[in-house]
Amino acid sequence: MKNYYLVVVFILSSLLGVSQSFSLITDVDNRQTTKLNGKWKIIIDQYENGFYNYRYEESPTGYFRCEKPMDPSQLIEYNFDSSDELYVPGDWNSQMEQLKWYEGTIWYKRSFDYKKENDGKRVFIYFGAVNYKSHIYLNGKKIGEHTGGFTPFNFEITDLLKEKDNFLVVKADNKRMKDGVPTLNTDWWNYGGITRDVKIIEVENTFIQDTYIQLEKGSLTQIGGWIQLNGDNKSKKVKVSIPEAKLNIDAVTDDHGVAKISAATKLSLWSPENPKLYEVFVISGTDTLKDQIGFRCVETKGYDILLNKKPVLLKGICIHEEVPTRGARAYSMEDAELLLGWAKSLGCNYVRLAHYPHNENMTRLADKMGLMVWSEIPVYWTIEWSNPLVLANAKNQLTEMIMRDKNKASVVIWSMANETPLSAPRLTFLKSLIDLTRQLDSTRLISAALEVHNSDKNTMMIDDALGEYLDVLGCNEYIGWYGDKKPEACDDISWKTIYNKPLVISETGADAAYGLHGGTNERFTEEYQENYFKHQLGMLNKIEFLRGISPWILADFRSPRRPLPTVQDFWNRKGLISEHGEKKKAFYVVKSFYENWKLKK
Ligand code: GCB
Repeated sequence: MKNYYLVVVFILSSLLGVSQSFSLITDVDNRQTTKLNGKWKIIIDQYENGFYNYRYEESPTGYFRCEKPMDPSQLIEYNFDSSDELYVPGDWNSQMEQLKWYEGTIWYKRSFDYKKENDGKRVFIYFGAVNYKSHIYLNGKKIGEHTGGFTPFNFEITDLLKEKDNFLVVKADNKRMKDGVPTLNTDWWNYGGITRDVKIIEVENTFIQDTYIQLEKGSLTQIGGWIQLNGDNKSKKVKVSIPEAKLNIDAVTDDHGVAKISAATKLSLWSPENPKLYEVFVISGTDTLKDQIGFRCVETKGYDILLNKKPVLLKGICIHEEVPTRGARAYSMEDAELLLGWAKSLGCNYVRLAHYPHNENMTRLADKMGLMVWSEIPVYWTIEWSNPLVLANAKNQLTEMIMRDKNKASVVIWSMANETPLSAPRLTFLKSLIDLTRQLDSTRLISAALEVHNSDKNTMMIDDALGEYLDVLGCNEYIGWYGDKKPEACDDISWKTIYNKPLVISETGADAAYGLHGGTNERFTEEYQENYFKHQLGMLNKIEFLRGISPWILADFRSPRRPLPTVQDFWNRKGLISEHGEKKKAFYVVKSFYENWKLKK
């Protein structure tokens, strides 16, 4: 991986016209942090009255100032202290009945005291994610903005921070926008708010901001990467140490604070059967950063996906970042344990984290559990392909996703897009995301969830021009659910591609309401869904170039697009598990298929 991203993100930030955090601090779970989780005061501001004046100009006296009347004659029409509260992290929709469908601005306020260990230390504020657009203020001053609902960002607050009575204000706005990423139209709930942890990070004056420590592309023994320091004293000695492997690498940072590292060693390689993680220490002066890192190599060869040089099948399932039993955004380690535990019980060695980057607990736990991961950005359906600001936004989200998770062994595929309609501008847009991904991380595979085109009645053809630039072809298909074919039609369908590359069926599924029974031709019954998967899996098993499947989807999830009363009630029912955690009949069809699915010789 080349250390281009600071420059890249800087350019993107200027294009976006906002001060994005172009110095993302990574491995935050292993740093000295103080969580600002808990109850925050909130003001619902549908008309953005706390941001714009009545001429719709940004107001210098907005809610971020947290003003109180100095005397009874002063007019101030808001008061955080006597307002409602919401829990952070967490979406607002599931916390208050009146906010279930809300899309707009909510102001959050949290007061805190903070004493640094000593004067030399620097302090940052870190947000795991705020959906979708956020403005951040500390002690009445704006410290930054961020766009994109699923990736982390941080700002330095060393100079603004006081020992007593700090007040942090966040304007979170989840309004959908035509030029957003995602755009107006999605098939999931638009959960708003500060949906992930908020942390204060305290660091040395010169500190280890970021590390990239992985096996080099194609190698089982050669560790490569870099260390990025942030601070005044950039030309410094750094050390990477993996005690269990008796490995010590010494390096010196350049004027930009970057030190390249490289060393050969023999390691116990990470895989689903052996999810081995090593304690890795990075040391720079008095700063030490620890991480748990797995080492593995992922490649393709013809139709095969190779993990540590051996062909693998990806036995997967798609997952939304939602806990159905709470009808809420997932965020905690307990949530990750529930979702990934269900995936394991289905017999999976792989998960597709749809349709945006999930919280870091998911990829950390996947590392530990030995689940391979497909991670994607919300370039979904009909993005504005010709709009340079949309491209800059997508690139920024892509960069933040890769930066956060580039040391996770579990992540084997970065996906660029989902079901995007063919056009020349779309191809240019997605190629540019692929180029950026290869610059940022050359060690993983690149894919996208494509659709089938140019097919006849009995032949499905994958020939999307984007395929040329991908390592793995992804494809979503619903033969037997959408369209007029019955599931039985799958028995006579064969698949072709013009590419000599592996295929992963990134989605296939049918709705069923748990407990609704009937014939195999009755929509929304468990029997229909069960029969659908029997015929689907029979068809897929015959595809010579198929190397992975992730059915849509692990569990029922909320969606405003699914109004059918008593059956859907605004839930997409394609889950193999119901909103209450009950396994539907189709769950067992997929499970038994995975138990028996083997690579053909
Ligand atoms: C798709 C989309 C997914 C939807 C699913 C469905 O192709 O990628 O986001 O939820 O179909 O249920 O229709």
